[in-house]
Amino acid sequence: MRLSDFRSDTVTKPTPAMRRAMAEAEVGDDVYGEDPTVRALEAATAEVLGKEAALFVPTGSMGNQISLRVHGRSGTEVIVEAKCHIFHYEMGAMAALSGLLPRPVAGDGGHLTRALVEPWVRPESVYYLPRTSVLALENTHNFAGGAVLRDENVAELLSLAREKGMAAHLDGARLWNAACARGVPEAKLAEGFDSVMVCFSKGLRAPVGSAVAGTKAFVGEARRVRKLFGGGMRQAGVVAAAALVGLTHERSRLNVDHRRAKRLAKELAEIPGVRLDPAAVETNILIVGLDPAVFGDAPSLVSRLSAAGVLSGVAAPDAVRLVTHADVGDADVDHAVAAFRAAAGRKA
Ligand code: TLP
Repeated sequence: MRLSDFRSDTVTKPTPAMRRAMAEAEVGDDVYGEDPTVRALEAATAEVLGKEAALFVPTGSMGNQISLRVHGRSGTEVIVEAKCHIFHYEMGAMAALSGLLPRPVAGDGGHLTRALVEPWVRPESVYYLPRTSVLALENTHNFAGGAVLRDENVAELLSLAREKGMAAHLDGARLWNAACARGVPEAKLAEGFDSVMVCFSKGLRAPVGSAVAGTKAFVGEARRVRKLFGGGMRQAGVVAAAALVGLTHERSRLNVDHRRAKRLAKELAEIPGVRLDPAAVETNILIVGLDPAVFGDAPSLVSRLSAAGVLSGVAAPDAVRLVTHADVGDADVDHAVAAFRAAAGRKA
């Protein structure tokens, strides 16, 4: 049976070029700052993001949490969009590791605006309220269906953060996808943020690794917190080498994933009981809403699709997530559409 894995763009296997680079990587002990391949990756990442410096970290979650720890004092609030990864999928880490309190604010389709956020910035004049220390945005917004943040919203939110003395962090796990969809450099989308986290292990096909970028002072602090969180790595050049290949060679092919996601969305939207606006699909993630009378609930649909060889994920009780990436092709899109059609009307 054909297996089509749409669970995530994290499932990709490293390319032959990555495996070669890993085998040949020059390495040293990165806790001593002596790994030339890690250094090269950090320099290249800082350059792409238009920041002074960058730091290689094992995972996106650790990159986000390091950034929040650097920016926010214990007992202060971090404003996030209600469906964001930092809030839902990082195990409450900001509270567990840093004593920070998330303040989720629901955006319109994942899009926060100044008008939505400003009422939640705690006034300095009221001494018994917690302070708001950080605003964290996500671009693309994963569980808003890979939505690309709008420039005008980001600009007004960044000025709000400046006015109120808050740090601005960007979870840019898929900033590459946002840049590709907008046709602008990543640095443009990272502009104005005090810290940016990016992942090499999503659309760029690297097996492991993320980075945080910002000023030299931010990265200096982030390096300390990385060690505190147990993320100081030794001959990390072995994995950084693959990430560098991804950063250099894989960003240019993301439009292929976006095109496939759009076709998948268009064909799925034609199936009765599917709630999905194909025009809203901008990048490589589909959040497919389901009429329970046709499909049953999301966990049951995910298991029926899986029995047909199509792997997906539960995004909500009435929605599944499908993600396109380099290891799914046109035949996998056809496979997914056929499996959805077959599942429609069979709730069992
Ligand atoms: N996202 C994963 C799952 O954890 C949901 C996925 O399959 O999409 N920020 C964003 C926006 C992410 O989507 C992810 C991973 C992360 C951070 C965390 O990255 P890792 O998994 O490297 O800790």
